[in-house]
Amino acid sequence: MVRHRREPGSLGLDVLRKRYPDAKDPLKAWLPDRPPFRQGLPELEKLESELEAVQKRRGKVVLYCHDDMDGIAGLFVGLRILGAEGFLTSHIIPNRGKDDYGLLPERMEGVVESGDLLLTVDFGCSAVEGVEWAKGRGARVVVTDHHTLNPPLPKPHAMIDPQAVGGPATELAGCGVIYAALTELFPRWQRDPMIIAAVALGTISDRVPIYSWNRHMLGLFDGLRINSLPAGMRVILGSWPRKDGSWTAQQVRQQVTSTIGKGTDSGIDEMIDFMTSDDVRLCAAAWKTMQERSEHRAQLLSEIVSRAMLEKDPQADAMGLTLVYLGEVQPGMGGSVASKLCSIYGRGAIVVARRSDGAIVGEARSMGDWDMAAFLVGMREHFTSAGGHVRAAGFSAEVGTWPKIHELMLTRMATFPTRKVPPPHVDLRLRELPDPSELECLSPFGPGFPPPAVKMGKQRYLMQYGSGSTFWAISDESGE
Ligand SMILES: [Mn+2]
Repeated sequence: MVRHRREPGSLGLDVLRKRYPDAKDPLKAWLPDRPPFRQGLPELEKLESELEAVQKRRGKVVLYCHDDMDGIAGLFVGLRILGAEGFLTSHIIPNRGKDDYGLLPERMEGVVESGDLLLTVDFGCSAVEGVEWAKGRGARVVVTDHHTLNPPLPKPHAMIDPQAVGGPATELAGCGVIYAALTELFPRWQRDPMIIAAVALGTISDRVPIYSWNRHMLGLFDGLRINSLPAGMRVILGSWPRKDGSWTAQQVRQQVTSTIGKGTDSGIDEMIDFMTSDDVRLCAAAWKTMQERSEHRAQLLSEIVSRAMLEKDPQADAMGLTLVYLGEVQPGMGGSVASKLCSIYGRGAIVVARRSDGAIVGEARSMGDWDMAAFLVGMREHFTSAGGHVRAAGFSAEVGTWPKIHELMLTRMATFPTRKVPPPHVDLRLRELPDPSELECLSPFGPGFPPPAVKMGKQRYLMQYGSGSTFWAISDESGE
């Protein structure tokens, strides 16, 4: 079973009972043993037979991943397991500066050949044309994804997307889906330290809820001995906030995910080599460069966010959504700007920009108030591509289409159903504030599992993280 290094005391148990009111064993509900992944993953048996077949005919497995940290982590998991299990492998990472979202024939040309198995990671569930192209080349296609399924769906030979069956597996990140699938088929990799570290990083970076099945992997990560990892991983985890104490997903995204970044001028395409490298000096130097670039990006980001706050669309504002058109900005910035606006205003935000080739690209984030995937995919006929999930989605569209899309978005907003952001949680009502270290054992905190909140009298206190310490602060925020 997964053992947490720090068992919750009686106060911790009180919090868990409050958070899992229906659970017989709140400890297990919080930190589950290996979940029944097979039940949550549709068509897993088809992946199994496709893998057997491709190995028999000596074809290769081409992994094609989403170009964010989740996708790269999933790609790492796939390459590591399949490579060691004797498969020929190859991979494609999109170029955010010029590639549209999805499986592009021009990227697969010369890589995906007849007899190969194209295995997608963290995307593909909306790639109708890309899947057809690969099938037309004589390749077999298996999609692994966690994004919302919005018709028209592609017709691969198998589609492992938990959204098709519902249940707790829908909360897995893209890297969680491929981890679950491949470790069901090759169980000896279930506790591989490098794989667990990659899945923890991808899961946290993708902002999926960190309770339930995701917690299982985070529990394994919690027990990891960092010294057993190669240099690249040690360097990454060296930036992990208080690996030996408690931490939040937000800290990891600030200190690790944004250091790596995404898009051009980031470290994302170096990550696969980085994570496997055992050259300490090289990795430390590369990480330092990434940190410098990321500081530069952070500077740029705060400038763009200030501009976005001034230029947001007043009509969209009135309908409860932040909408901004930014013109040309550095690739990979849109999502970060949208996230920032989302947390500043406490509601959904769509940030639209122009790519250097003129295409219109949009990134949307929400607090769960707006279902961003449904909102954007519902306008799909006006886009080149669109996809995502409730809290994070994106689209791309052709040159010159923004005025029309803008009009359509405003019309759609007027009638689109939204959900209320729930009031801030309260775990305990106490007469005095406990020592926050008593509750640190419940870490990590993040989406779906926020830091503990205590109500004392009329005041609500949320556990906060400062420079190396935890403390209570009066707050109305969820802390997710
Ligand atoms: Mn993802």
